[in-house]
Amino acid sequence: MKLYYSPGACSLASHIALIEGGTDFEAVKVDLSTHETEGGKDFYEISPRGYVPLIDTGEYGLITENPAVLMYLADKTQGPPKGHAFYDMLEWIGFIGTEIHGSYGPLFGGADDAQQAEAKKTLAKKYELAEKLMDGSEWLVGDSPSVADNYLFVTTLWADKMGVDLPQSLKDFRARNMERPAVQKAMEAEGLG
Ligand SMILES: N[C@@H](CCC(=O)N[C@@H](CS)C(=O)NCC(=O)O)C(=O)O
Repeated sequence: MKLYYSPGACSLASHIALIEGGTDFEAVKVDLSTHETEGGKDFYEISPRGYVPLIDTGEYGLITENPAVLMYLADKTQGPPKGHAFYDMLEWIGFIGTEIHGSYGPLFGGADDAQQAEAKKTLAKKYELAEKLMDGSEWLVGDSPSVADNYLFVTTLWADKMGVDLPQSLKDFRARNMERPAVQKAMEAEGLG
C-alpha cells in the first residue's frame, strides 16, 4: 500500500490508521504548493484531483476522497463497526468532511480578513454541534477510536493553528488522541512537532 500525504493535512487521518493497523505501507510526501511528489513527479499525473489523501491499494488501484479512503482503511485494519454503529461512523465522516473540513476553506488561503473571521465563527458553531453529538463520549463511535476520530482529531490540530475556538471537550478529545502511540508516530513521521 502507498499513501500520498502532505504533512498535517487531512491525509494524517489515513496515516494514523495505517500505523495503528500495523499495515505495511510506503508514505509518499506531496508538496501541495507545487503538486509534486518528493520524487519529483507531477501529482496531477498520478491523480487528476491533485489532492491528498490518495492511496494506492494494489488490489483495487488508486482510491481518493476521505470517505472512500478512510472506509477502505477501516476495512483493512480494525474492521468497520457493525450494525447502527457502521452508519454512525459514516455520519461522522460525512459531518467532519462537509461541515468541518469544508468550512476551513477560507482559512487555507485566498480569503480576506472578514471571510476568515466568518469562517472561524462558523467553525466554532460546528465544533459546538460536534460536542453536542458526542454527548460526553470519549470517542465518536463505540468505546475506541476509529478512522472518524482520526479525521476529527486532524481538524482540531488545524483549529489550534488557525485560532478557531474549540469547546473544552474537543480540546480534551485532541489531548486524548495525542496520547495514542499511532498518532504520535504518524505526527513524528510527518515532521509535526
Ligand atoms: N474532497 C477531498 C478533499 C481533500 C483535501 O481537501 N485535501 C487537501 C489537504 S487537507 C489538499 O490536498 N489540498 C490541495 C489541493 O486541493 O490542491 C477529500 O475529502 O478527500
